[in-house]
Amino acid sequence: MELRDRFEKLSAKLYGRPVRQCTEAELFHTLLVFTKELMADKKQITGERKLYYISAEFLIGKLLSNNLINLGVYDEIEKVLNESGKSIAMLENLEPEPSLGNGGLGRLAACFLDSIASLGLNGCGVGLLYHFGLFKQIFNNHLQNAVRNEWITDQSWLTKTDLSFDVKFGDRTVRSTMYDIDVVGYDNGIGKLHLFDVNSVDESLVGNGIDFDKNNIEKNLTLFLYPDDSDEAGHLLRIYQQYFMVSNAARLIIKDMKDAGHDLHELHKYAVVQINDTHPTMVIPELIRILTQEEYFTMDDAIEVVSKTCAYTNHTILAEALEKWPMSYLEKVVPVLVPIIKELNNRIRKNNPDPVIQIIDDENKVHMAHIDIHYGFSTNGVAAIHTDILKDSELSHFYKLYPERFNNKTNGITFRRWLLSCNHGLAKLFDETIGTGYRKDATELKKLLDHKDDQVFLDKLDEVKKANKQAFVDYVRKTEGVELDPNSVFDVQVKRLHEYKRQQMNALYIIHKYLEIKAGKKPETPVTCIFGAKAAPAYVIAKDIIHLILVLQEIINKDPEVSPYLKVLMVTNYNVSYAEKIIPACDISEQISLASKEASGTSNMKFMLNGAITLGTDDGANVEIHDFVGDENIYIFGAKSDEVIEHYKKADYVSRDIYNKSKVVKDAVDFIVSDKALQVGNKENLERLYNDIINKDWFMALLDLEDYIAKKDEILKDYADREKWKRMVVVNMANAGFFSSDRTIEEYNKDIWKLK
Ligand code: TH1
Repeated sequence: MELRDRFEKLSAKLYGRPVRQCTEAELFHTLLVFTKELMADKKQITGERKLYYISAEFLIGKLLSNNLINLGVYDEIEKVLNESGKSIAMLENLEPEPSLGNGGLGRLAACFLDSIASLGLNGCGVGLLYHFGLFKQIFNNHLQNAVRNEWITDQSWLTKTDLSFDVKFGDRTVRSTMYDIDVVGYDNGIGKLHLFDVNSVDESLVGNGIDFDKNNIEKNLTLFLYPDDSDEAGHLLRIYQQYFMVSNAARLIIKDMKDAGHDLHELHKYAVVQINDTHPTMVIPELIRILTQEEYFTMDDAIEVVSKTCAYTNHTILAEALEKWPMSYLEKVVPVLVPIIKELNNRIRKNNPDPVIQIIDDENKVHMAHIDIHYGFSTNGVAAIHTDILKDSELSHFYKLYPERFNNKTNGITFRRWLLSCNHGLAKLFDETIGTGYRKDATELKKLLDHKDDQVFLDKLDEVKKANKQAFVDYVRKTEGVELDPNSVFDVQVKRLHEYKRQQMNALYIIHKYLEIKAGKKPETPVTCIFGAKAAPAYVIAKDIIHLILVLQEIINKDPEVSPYLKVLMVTNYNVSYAEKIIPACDISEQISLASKEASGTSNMKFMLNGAITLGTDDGANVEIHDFVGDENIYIFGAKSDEVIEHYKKADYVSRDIYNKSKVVKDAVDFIVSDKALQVGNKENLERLYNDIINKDWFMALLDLEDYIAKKDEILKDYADREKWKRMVVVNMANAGFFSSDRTIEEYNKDIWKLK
């Protein structure tokens, strides 16, 4: 039967009406059911050996359009809907976005699931079903407020399975249920994301905001992702969540092995576990516990087989993100793991007493990453420079012990979501220009280089960007009530709010420009500075930086002298869906982290693919983007990572010295507590931020500020040279192929997973 007829038949069956007469809500539901039916026709991916990708986050985004694209029917469905006077975009708006992640780490896991299924590899994701996920952000009086985000509805992609386990904590036992989300491979079979929930969860525990009783574990365990962890109850809750996740994962793995008739002594032959950052680390002692206590393994055998099964990915060198749990917390939450962890520690200590490599330190804290490195067969970083830093400084003592275990896997993004789905205009232009081969082999984008001087192509490219910018302007008018100029340069910084990412440095640039314009120096090219960022609710300075940006937005956009040349917008509740609208509309991609601190970054790759030029530091994957496109097609500034690492070693960075020496820096920083700013903003927030910058500035925003201002003025000047700019854009898009997550996953598979 033709797709159209099948779809009509379904709407008649569900609602007794033809597509033309259905309401939007009815059509959304019809399309959801229809898509699920198409998915049910696809084969489940299987194989002898299986990957379990365990992660506390899977930031999957909306699924409807993506699934239709991966099923290969998006265009046809669009046509069917259009012919009945409906649009697919309108239905997309009705789908709630699952908010099962914070940022890059969770989005990476989602891109990986897409690539794993698209390459036909036998792998699944294992995580938690957070009912409210990450909070929803709203702004009141220029301040961030966090409210709960309800994303689970009756009409969702979740399927309840009948798999259920008991999870025993020190002080209670809870029962779990596994829910599945199907992952559609592009022109391939179906993979699975398994999300565990606790049966006794109680949504009514949460009031208006995101506050709830942290001690009521049975009811709160799967309510939120990374609940406020500023106090002890918050830390304990995270350990409960982590153990709940890995205990279920371990049970699932053992069950799969037994169902397949495998001998658990050969676990490593049939299963491989990828530990995504340290949040799932307890899977190692948990598997060892089950094998020794329930399967009669000797400790030696259990440790050997588990070590050959588990591999670890490190995503950060930031000290505060490296998990170290006090032993007393583990004794309370997971006493059954404590003797195992002690045994693992003793075996290391006996051989090598060097304090820096111990699992349990002299303050009786358990270093989770150390468990992974000692008792896993692979440790990888997520970009070349990051892996080098792990080897040479952060984990150098481990690297000396186990050089063969360390490897790099530069991150990647799925081009299905980050091109085909979010930028139809550009994908269509690529199809016309170089054929559709790039959809399966992203390196074919190289062919675009043949069109670098093709004026017709360059003009079409410009038209696509213009249309995307206009669409974004229209969306922002509707949703934020802000009017933007589509002819201005769109300069974008979207990512979690963190001092090391240096949104505050970007804000200081904006202040500098504002002061220049006020002094009569009008820029040639009007610029719109766009931000999107959530701050962890307990991260005070991060919330102050949001406050500053919102205050600048108010002052600048309302100043008729300034706003024709400069505008600021901080979008509300930045998430995957928003990213899909912003990234195709962007001209300048801000990747300005303090060198050495951003392990990889992945939005840098999305922007490059969608025709934006990077303004960034030599950090994370920017370094590799720089290598690919060459000096002429990227704008790099600021201190290099070895210089930064030296400053930290010598503890010789004094931001106040820079503030005192440079008038440009001083004027920008002083504005934060000027009368003008204080008229709009809060004294408490602005003064705290001001004091932090001149007295601490832990991530050295002032160190790079002048260099940043100069580079940004240079890139803005170059934007006016339209022909030069368009060529830079082509070189960037043509070199984006390497950053496909298909390449990343092929590397993981070749070096670590070894699935067929
Ligand atoms: C991010 C890194 O900061 C980023 O550079 C990288 O591209 C991304 O992971 C994917 O590799 C991280 N996110 C988190 C989140 C938590 C803890 C550590 C990291 S590292 C909660």
